[in-house]
Amino acid sequence: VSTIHGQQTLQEILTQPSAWQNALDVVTAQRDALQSLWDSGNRFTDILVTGCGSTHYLSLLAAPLFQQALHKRTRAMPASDLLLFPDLYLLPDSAPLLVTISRSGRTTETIRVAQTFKAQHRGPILNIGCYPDTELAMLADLNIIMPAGQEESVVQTRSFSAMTVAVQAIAAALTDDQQLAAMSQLPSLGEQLIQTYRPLATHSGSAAGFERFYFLGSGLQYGLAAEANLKMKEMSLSVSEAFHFLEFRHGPMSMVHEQTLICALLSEQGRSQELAVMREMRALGGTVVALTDQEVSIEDADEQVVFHSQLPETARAVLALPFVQLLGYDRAISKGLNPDQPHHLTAVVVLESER
Ligand code: F1P
Repeated sequence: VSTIHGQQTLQEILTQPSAWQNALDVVTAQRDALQSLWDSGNRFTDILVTGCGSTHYLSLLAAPLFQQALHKRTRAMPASDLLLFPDLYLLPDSAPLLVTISRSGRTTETIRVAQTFKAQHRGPILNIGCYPDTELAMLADLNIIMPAGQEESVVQTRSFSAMTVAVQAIAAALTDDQQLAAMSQLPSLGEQLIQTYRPLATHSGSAAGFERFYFLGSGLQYGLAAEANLKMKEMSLSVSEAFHFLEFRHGPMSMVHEQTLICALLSEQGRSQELAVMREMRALGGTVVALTDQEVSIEDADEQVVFHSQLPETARAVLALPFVQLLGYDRAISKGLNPDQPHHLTAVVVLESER
């Protein structure tokens, strides 16, 4: 019997909408605690959002979202940068809110950042993750933990999407009750998208003709493009890169050829400019898959994943994740790789001195 690789990872991808529901339930249950953390700190000078790898990419979505929703200057940076170069991010008199994002709560860099932040009495820590009672959770003033996001596989899939829903639900819980209520549609929308577009992911992922993959996203979509890119690397060991949409013209598009697949994560405000880039890349021989809430015309994309959510970008980021996770998964399977055991990787990066 041929053992089909990656069953663990596939199951975690396919069951992720239940983890999205868990995220909505957890944030709703913690609304008062979030509100009092936020109210208590109106002396916050700014907000810092940090994580590592996938959770750093989620911070690239969280930071602009929080800045726009909460009207506080917000920056994202990898935990290793905040640890090694604090003066690049913290002014002597700054008293920021630190938001840590970590599936495991055991990543050394993120823990060290939280320890240093606490020691310097900088301000409160809000931690978002999937495992309770971790060293990081102990350091935080408030934890948003999604047990349903827990997973066996090294590569973040269900966990990442649960934390993505939590990030957008936190912003909604603090600013817009209607938006938080509207997010209740996400799990069923996710189930439908997985059913509808699983064949397209398999078709695009296993097409032999592709050897380069690019993920384009601007504004709130850039962090997702970076995460989609990491899935493709971690699972299928493919040459792939993520760019801000219009940045792609400023050099990187020189790489586009007939064996190039471009995943276009469309924004609302940048849509018409982004469609122009897609048309140009198709003219260069690239194949374009659009991920969009409303249909695009066939001149603009070879294929498209259409969410039809009617939700704003600030509430629906998670809808792009099943497809890009399945794309990486199917590419790995088509290459005879096992996504359950990604090359060189471990589920948590624990540094020497902590072993
Ligand atoms: C972070 C991380 C992931 C990476 C891989 C290993 O862990 O480095 O970003 O993609 O899954 O773990 P965590 O702090 O989010 O647990």
